[in-house]
Amino acid sequence: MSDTANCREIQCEPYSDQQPGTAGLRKKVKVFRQPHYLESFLEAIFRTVKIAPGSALVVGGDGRYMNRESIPVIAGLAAAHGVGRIITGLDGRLSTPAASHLIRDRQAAGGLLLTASHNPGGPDGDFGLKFNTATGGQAPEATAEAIYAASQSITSYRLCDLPELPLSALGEHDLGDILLEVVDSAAGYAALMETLFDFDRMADWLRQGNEVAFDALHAVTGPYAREIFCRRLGAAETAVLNAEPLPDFGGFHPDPNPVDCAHLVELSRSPNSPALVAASDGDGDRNMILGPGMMVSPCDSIAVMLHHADKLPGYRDGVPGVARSMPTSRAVDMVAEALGIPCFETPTGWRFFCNLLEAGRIGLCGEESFGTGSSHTREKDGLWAVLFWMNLLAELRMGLDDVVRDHWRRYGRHYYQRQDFYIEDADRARALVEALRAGLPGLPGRQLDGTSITAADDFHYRDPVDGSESANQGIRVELADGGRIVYRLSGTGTTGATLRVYLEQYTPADGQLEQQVATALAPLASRAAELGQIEEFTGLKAPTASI
Ligand code: VG1
Ligand code: CO
Repeated sequence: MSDTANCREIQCEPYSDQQPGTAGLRKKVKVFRQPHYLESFLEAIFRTVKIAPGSALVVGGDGRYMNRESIPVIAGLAAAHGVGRIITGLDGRLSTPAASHLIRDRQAAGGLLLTASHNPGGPDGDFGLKFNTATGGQAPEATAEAIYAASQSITSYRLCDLPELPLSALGEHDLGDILLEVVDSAAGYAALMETLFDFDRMADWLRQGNEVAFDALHAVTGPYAREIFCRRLGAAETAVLNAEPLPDFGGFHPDPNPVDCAHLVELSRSPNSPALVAASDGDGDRNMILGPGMMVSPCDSIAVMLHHADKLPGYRDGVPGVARSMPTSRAVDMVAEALGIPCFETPTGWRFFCNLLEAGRIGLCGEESFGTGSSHTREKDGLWAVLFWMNLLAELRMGLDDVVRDHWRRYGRHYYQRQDFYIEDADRARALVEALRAGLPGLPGRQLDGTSITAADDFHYRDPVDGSESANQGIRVELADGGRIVYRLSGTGTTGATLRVYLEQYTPADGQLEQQVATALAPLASRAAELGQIEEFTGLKAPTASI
């Protein structure tokens, strides 16, 4: 601990609700603004992870409300705990994948990422804080639990008073008890992308008249997208929509999915759709990929990427393996099998991919929730996915819809949809899952509206690298006709509970590949509602959103 005259101990009462979820601690802004709330959680982190004196910490966020004002608090506590240097982006902003890259690139001791991802921002919105380790990946479950345990007995914290932080001035600043370094993270991130993709070919593709439209939704990716698409690839300035980061995301819900980005679906269906239409989320780790008349399902996206990976510079030698989260469709499994490489199935949340990436067991990974990434960093990466698709279209000289249809004609199609049921009373949601869990032993063999259940379990994961175990990761039910239903509760919300029901139905390559998703999945959706007794437990007759 730093012991200069500027540092002091402050008394506080412990908070009991600082349990991190799928991706760090996420709460309403008004919860985070309670006296000593942020400080207590930071103190719990510093006491738990014990950062070596003098080391560097990467700190930055998605630009949402509370991002900028939290950084002086973090720097003050970091200084008091002996951290030597804070590395951040201009105005305290860093996209999640860029922060992960910066941690690795600068061999920092870890990072504090200020984000609630796709959750709305502003004074009535959400804020979040996530601790990433020196690998660049989110702290493992055991560390998150240890931080939570520590938070429950925090009765004081150490803080150094620092001068005002010049967050808008690039360069190194000596603050007395700690150094602050403000970097141009868009430039560093773009340089990383240049090592993975063929920028000349993409620039040619754009010069040939192909257009791209990328919507940053007034979140963190605007400056990165401008640097890459406009400055390095020569696209028109108009190619990046809503490029200015705003603390409330301009009122947008910065979630790249067909419901919250219906305007992009509409653009892709219009006669003058750009060849590639895309968006990312609040913190820049998710991606939505569209082209004329087609939205790529995230589950198909990772499968198509794997099939074509060796055509792109960064993946010429192929990848050693691939991984998907359990609820993600099994489209990618079929490609892995064809390539003769392993396909790992992990619980929801990117952190479960990190050990596999670190051990060199996988090179690509993805989640159904619009997340894809590779070994280049330890978080999912929205702009990386957009560039992957752009490079692929330029390389194959094909339209996006043809690339996807070709894939279905080769492997068959996994019709896929996630239904979200928002339930105000979280106890009811928990009771529904409990009832399913209790009924598991009786499910195999049970008839369900014209088909039967072949297998059912509560997903239990054993990490193949360190042997750590994660229980109760979601109820999965397999049906005789190739269908699969998964039920789990969201771990990123800040009020009530969200039940997620994941529906997947496989159709072989010689089957009907061109149905509407909702039509193809209608029978499965009603089976899922019946089996889960969704209306009985929640009163809801239909999902709040189907994505
Ligand atoms: C959701 C997604 C999950 C994703 C997580 C974080 O979690 O389902 O796939 O990893 O968000 O994404 P949950 O527990 O609500 O289902 V992000 O873009 O918030 O960092
Ligand atoms: Co995100």
